Amino acid sequence: MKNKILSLLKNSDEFISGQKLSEEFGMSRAAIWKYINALKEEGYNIESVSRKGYRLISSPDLLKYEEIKPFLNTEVIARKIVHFDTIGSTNTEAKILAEKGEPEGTVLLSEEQTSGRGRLGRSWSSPKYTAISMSIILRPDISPIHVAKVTQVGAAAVALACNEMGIDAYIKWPNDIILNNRKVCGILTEMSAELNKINYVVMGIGINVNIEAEDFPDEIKPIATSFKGEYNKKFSRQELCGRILNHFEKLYNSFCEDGNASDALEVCREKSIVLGREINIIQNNTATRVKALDIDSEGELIVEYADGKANKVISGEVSIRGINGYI
Ligand code: BT5
Repeated sequence: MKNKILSLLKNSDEFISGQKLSEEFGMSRAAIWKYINALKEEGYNIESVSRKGYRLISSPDLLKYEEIKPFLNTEVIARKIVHFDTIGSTNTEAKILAEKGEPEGTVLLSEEQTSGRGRLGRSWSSPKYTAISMSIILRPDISPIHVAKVTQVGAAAVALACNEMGIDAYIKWPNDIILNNRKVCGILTEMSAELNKINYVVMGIGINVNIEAEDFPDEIKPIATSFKGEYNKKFSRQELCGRILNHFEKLYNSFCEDGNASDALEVCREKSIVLGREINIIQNNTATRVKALDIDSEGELIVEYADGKANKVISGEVSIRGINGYI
């Protein structure tokens, strides 16, 4: 109800009377007043003038559907956004909703995560109001063997959206977005499937948008950065979310046609920070120096070893650290 009232206020430059709102929503003016106060508490600046009603002056940078909608041109993805002020992990919550039958395209966004998750049990830091913590529920009608590529569809969408906003971001195969040699975004894709059928996929994206350098936990200070940290200005999280979701839908639709993420993989090659470079593959704490040659049609990294032999590196089994610094 609060969000419906907000939608009406957003669509009008004029005052809307308490009477009109109470008729529209079939509730007392006192009840309307309570919802208006709840919106004010969230940071909405709403002018109330007696005998005129309510008028929205300004909105906070919250990741609610009503705020992201003006930036969206999708048909299925993010037509429903479930917004949280705080949550343990949007991926964990998305899996619970997906188990209960939540349809494809629903997006969960939280202003902070208290137990954000990375891959392989690692943790992900998502401070309040300055990061994006987003999970998308997907039900692709493709074979489970293709699912790993969803991560690359997500990475491509993030890289394209960042570039549109003037952010010089690159992709570190397979799931990191890198800015000035530091990690600015990570992606965690999880799936529930039977042998030949996907029940659902949850793709989680965490982005350091306006985080101040001192707000990162000490252990990741040397490897993490944010848009604000690199460009010394704030970026609209709402616009960034909208742009990512728009790109994601296009690339995801093309991926679902045949499980062949060729459009997304092309972006991943173009925006790759590892291709053509000497990198270390770290496996079981042992680093092997290789040259990154290509990303193949399955999204696997093709590398060349010192003896000249080429081999595939499959997502999730390795970490890559650059020769110079992070990446
Ligand atoms: C990832 O894992 O990079 C996947 C991160 C996915 C986070 C999103 S947020 C929305 C959704 N809900 C969740 O609970 N998760 C997803 P991985 O490649 O394993 O990297 C994890 C490592 O990155 C950690 O061990 C830290 O070293 C580092 N790290 C943690 N938080 C970071 C941050 N905010 N920025 C940069 N690096 C970070």
